[in-house]
Amino acid sequence: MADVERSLVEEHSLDRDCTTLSRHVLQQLKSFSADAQDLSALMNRIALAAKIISRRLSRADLVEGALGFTGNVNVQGESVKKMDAYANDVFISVFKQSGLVCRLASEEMEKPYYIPENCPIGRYSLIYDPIDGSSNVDINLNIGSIFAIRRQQGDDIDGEATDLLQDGHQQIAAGYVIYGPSTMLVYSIGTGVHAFTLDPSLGEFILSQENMQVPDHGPVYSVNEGNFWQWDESIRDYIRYVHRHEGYTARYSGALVGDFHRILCQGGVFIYPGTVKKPEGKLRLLYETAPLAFLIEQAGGRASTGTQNLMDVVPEKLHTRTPLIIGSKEDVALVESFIQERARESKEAIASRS
Ligand code: AFP
Repeated sequence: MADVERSLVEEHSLDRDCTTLSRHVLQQLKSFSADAQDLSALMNRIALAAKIISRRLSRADLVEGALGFTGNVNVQGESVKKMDAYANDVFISVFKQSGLVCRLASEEMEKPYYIPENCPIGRYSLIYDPIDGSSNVDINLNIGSIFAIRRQQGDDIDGEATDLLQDGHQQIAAGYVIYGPSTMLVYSIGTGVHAFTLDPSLGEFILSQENMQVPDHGPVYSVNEGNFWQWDESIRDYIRYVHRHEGYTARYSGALVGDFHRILCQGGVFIYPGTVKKPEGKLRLLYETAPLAFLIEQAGGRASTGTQNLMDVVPEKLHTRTPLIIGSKEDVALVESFIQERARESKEAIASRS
């Protein structure tokens, strides 16, 4: 076969059948109802936000004012990066005129952003972490955006968004975007987990992996071991266990989305436990842990706080944090077994003293 012919055949065989995100949502729901159309449109808007953020990130070092800090501190007490503020605003501007959402709640904003009355107001809430892993932004390493969609319940007349203070089962969709060597959008609407890769030449997210399943066990444990002496003894027990047994390897990128994506693809466990100073850990329930818990369950894995199924946790406030143990079923269960063992021992010690 001539070289030109061969390369044409290869090129053709590498092409996907070009399933776009909006088509995929409708296929998954097997419906053209108003709800299905809304969900498809919502995902399409999230994809648009992802493309805009991805475009800025891909040239960030060349664009004046794209990198570094704004000088402000967010509701979490963290210094805000310019990219955090930019990405937060991108989601707002993409959804403001869409008629799909009534409000957007983000890790970066103390209170949700309500769609103004002069704009069409929708029935859904978008909950998101615009840039996850912002310490990676200025050094050109992978970062992400995390999102969840919930249907508004009640009128929210007092503007406190208390209907968002419900467990993870109330999410009707969740996902993340990973800005890495390629930009990928991974989502679930409760019918499995599916990945789309951004083809920059088309400006479209194209289906690249359907029905992703996390292996029941994997070699990776992903945790910031710099906090070793800040943890509860049970987490140290687990780390000592993996140090002493063959077949484990550590990976930690400083961006939850990147570490989660590795585990989703290859198995293992990501842990962000509570520390002495912050027993509830660092990660936010509504914007980070609940959306990823929704995804991992859809992929056949598990998410836990160590003592409770993550999806069952009801937040006290919009910015509630939870410890997170997430990934392959068997690996999550192993971490939990160390927590249970220490809890049992301390119960027995208390009982023997009384
Ligand atoms: P930022 O987006 O504020 O940088 O936080 C990222 C993150 O919430 C999560 O993506 C990482 O897994 C985790 O923090 C890293 O935190 P440590 O630096 O404490 O390990």
